[in-house]
Amino acid sequence: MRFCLISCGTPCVITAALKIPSQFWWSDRQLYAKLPLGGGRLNKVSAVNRAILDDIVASSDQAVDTQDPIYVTRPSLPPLDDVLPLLEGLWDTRILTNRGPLLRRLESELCDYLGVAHISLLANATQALVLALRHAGITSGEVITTPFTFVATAHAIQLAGATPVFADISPDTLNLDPDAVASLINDKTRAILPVHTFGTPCDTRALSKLGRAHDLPLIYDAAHAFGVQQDGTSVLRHGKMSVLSFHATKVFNTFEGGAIVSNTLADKEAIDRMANFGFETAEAVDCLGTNAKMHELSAAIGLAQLRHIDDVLAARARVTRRYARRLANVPGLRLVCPDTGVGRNSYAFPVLVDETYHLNRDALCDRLASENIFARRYFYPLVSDLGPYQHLPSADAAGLPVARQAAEQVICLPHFHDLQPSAQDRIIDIVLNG
Ligand code: T4K
Repeated sequence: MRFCLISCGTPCVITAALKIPSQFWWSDRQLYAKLPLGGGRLNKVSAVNRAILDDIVASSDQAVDTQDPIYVTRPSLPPLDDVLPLLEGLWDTRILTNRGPLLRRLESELCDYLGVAHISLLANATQALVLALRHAGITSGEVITTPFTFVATAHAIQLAGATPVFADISPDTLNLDPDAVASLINDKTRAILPVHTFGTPCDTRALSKLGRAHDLPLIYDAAHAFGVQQDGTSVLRHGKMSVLSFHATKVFNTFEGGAIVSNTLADKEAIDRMANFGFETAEAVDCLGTNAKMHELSAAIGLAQLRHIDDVLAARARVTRRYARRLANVPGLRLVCPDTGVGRNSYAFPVLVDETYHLNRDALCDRLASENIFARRYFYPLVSDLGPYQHLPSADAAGLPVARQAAEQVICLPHFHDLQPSAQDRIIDIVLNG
């Protein structure tokens, strides 16, 4: 049989030891493509090859062929062996959703892990942001936010019934500049919605002061900030609520998913009701609700992921350090979050490319793409330049000079926990040499 092959990591050692010619070194994806289709496909493979395949599947986190495309991120997955018993439980009980036992367990384990009081697990962060705003009573008026974010932040404000007002960002953190926020507060302002962009904590002290002074709730978009700490405590404890994303592209993923972190049980229970159509009891509905529930499959994935999250975070920090070490002093490049100190989560590796670098940002992106490396320009264009928002007075470029420059210069290099050093060095060499 020719099912010999492989990519890198342990299987690569096997192929080398067996002296298998490199034209037969296939990636697992290529290998599966060559296998007979249908449920019995693995049975047709010999015992030895089956063991190799099991190894590939179990350790697919390491299986990146040198010629495979490298995307900006790649989800981490728990070992299937950790997930299957949880799935068997689901098949036994047939409790699939509506705040089932796995969801409740994950809520409790996440509270302990993150060091927060209450968590409501939800379908995704976009829905969570809408619910958080509505729970804070924001259904009209203005909400001040950053334009240097994913479009979901502004969509959530609009979907809740309010209008986003874009404030400029600070050049150091690329997060909301509290002075810019202060200058936009008026009698229509209902809330402030800062984003811990790329997992860098906002200036929570200054923002809290502003919130208190103007009696405005702060709702943090913490989609990138799983596990992030500030001054020795979870950054998620700031504000009235914080919203996490557990999308596939995030540090901690449940495939799709999100959460609201809240400070009181009353808040949590009200959010849980809103996420379940507003049902108070089987026959009473106390508010305008929706369906934003996380189901038990996602909760099962989350429980299995949580067992490995420390290893994932440590691996991400290693990737960050390698980039930081080799790209620290390149003229024209500014590394936005090289810090891997305690409490950072290495969510991404954004770099700002200025005119003293030998290529412009887009040319660097294209150069990498020509080598099958797909960096991304998060967050370009600014949200304030997108269709639903460009007509707003606060979208005027004149008011957003720092955000505009960041959007023109930013590139996020591929960054994920199992980015192999050799692949990372390929990326770095292109960045260094063009
Ligand atoms: N607030 C902020 C600040 C956010 O950044 C986001 C989402 C939200 C709120 C809303 O959160 P959710 O409602 O999604 O929970 C991605 C994600 O879809 C989005 O969740 C994320 N932020 C945003 C920054 O990135 P795209 O359209 O750029 O992702 P996509 O599909 O191009 O994926 C990027 C790369 O990741 C792909 O090239 C390959 C890789 N990938 C992706 C997926 C989905 C995989 O290897 N496997 C996968 O399953 O938006």
